[in-house]
Amino acid sequence: MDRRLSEIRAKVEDGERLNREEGIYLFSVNDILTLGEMARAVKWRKTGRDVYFNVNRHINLTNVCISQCEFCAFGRDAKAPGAYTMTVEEALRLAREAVPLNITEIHVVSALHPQLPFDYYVQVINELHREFPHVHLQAFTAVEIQYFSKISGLTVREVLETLKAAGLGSLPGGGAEILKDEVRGITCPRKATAEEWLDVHRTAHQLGLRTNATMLYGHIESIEDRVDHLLSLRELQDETGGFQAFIPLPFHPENTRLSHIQRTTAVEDLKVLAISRLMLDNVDHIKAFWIMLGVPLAQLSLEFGADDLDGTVVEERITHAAGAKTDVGIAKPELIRLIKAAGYEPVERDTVYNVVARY
Ligand code: V47
Repeated sequence: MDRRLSEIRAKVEDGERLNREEGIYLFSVNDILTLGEMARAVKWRKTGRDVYFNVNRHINLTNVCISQCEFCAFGRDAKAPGAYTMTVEEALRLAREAVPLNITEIHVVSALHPQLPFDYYVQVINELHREFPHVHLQAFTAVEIQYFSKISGLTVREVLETLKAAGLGSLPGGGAEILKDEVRGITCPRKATAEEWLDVHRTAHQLGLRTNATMLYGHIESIEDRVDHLLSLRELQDETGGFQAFIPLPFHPENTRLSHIQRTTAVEDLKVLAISRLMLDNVDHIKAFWIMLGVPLAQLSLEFGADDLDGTVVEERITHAAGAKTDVGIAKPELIRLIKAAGYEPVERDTVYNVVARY
């Protein structure tokens, strides 16, 4: 092992925080087994043999979107083929189908619709919460929240307070992409800036809403951009402590305007997971979203610092629009089997990491 890597390993063993240069250096390391060993040691310190999953259902209310992000195959114009928008009743119907499967969470992420009023989203949360008060509603990325503020004339704080009063439980981590405006200017110029994304999460944390954070990697960003993204999250986490999980999302190029870019390799995906675990010393959980990684790689990622495989999902549209070959959902016994086979203890959690059951 080279000297620099041994020095970083010694810091990790001592629980010392890694700096920007060290993060950048780790991306140049090809010894992924050592990276995995280091990240696994941090995972063990935080969560031991436990590996989390949840039983949930995704609902994407609409794909009609004014943002037209370069990396996205989900959003489309109102009149384009395949455009859809659910009524409140349709969303409720999907929830009614899923609740008997003992879901503990409904995960709602949609798009920046040009016509739907903020009231529609409040009504969806209100009605879901009224009918299923025991199901946690994790809904709306920071990008959507910031858009709601724009279309309603309310402040971000007022938007969050209104949704919280209606039954919103937490925010998912989407829309972060790469938190650097030069990159956003090319990949997603029509939506929240890096500072706006961070500010929605800061405000949510101040209101007592826990949130997640993602990073979309493997498109036009540099290694420095990835490390700076992790550092922006780490800095906000030092301030608020409100992030509960970090989820790196590998870019899926099919059907997007960036379809000339190749999908990241398995080695790159494992590196990103391991380095995320090493850099984000103040975030409890690193989630390997099996839908995007693929099931075999998600299972392997448990040896690279991940401690959560996300959920049963039931119906995933965003990555599948971009060519994901995974199933759109997975059965709970299969998640349990994957975790056990990797030598870990499957723990079913709710959205905010209360233990529902151990298997
Ligand atoms: O924000 C869009 C990403 C995100 C593509 O919080 C793409 O627990 C890959 O954020 N290839 C939505 N990714 C999904 C998301 C998420 C998923 C699971 C759990 C959680 C959580 C959050 O998907 C978007 C965007 O960053 N995305 N297009 C694509 N072509």
